[in-house]
Amino acid sequence: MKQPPDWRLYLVTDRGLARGRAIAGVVEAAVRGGATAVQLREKNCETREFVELGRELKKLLGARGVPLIINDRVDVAIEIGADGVHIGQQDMEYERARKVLGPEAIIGLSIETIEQARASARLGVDYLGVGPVFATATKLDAARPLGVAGLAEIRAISRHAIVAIGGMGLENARQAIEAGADGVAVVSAICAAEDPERMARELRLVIDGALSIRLREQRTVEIGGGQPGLAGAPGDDQ
Ligand code: TZP
Ligand code: MG
Repeated sequence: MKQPPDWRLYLVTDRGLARGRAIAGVVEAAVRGGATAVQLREKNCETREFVELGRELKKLLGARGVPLIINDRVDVAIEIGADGVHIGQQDMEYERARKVLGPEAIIGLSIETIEQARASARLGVDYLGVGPVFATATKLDAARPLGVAGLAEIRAISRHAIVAIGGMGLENARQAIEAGADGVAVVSAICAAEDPERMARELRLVIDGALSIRLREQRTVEIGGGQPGLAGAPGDDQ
């Protein structure tokens, strides 16, 4: 059985935002800072260069045990031995991608609406990229932001791991985790950061902090027989 990846801090690349730096250097710095997964997503890149970039990242990330996911291109994922693909609603259908890539591959799916989240319940995807949660200038054709309430609604109806994407950064990562996301995916927050390693480290602090509070609260609810607030509240002597 394949191990579920750690989605806490998912870096999605965009070299156009990287201040002229090579994207591999940004990725390496982000991983040093604590990025747990990386998606190669370069919308303005010819296939040959995309494959070369993918190979470079696979080498770098494989050595560090960080999964590399390829955006859209199942053929490129196979060619470079990537860990999986991320597909959008208009890309190759999930079933076909699974057939081509096999049971061990990680397959992620973009979800922009509640309806899409409902429809994804029957699919054996490994995670959902849910967003945009907040407004973003990075993806010009992005749907209307779901907001934290939309993210929470999707969490409530979905059995899959959820990564929140779109306008995510230090100021709102905690909100996404509180709404039930398993991790946060960022493009500009890290790619455009002056110091990507430091940004990744700070994001991880926020995300890990919010996740540990959520886990503690879940445990408290379980011990309290499913009723929040019954067990473990300070000063509660019932
Ligand atoms: N999918 C939904 S929003 C988005 C993608 C790829 C872009 C997110 O970019 P940023 O810079 O983290 O807002
Ligand atoms: Mg796509």
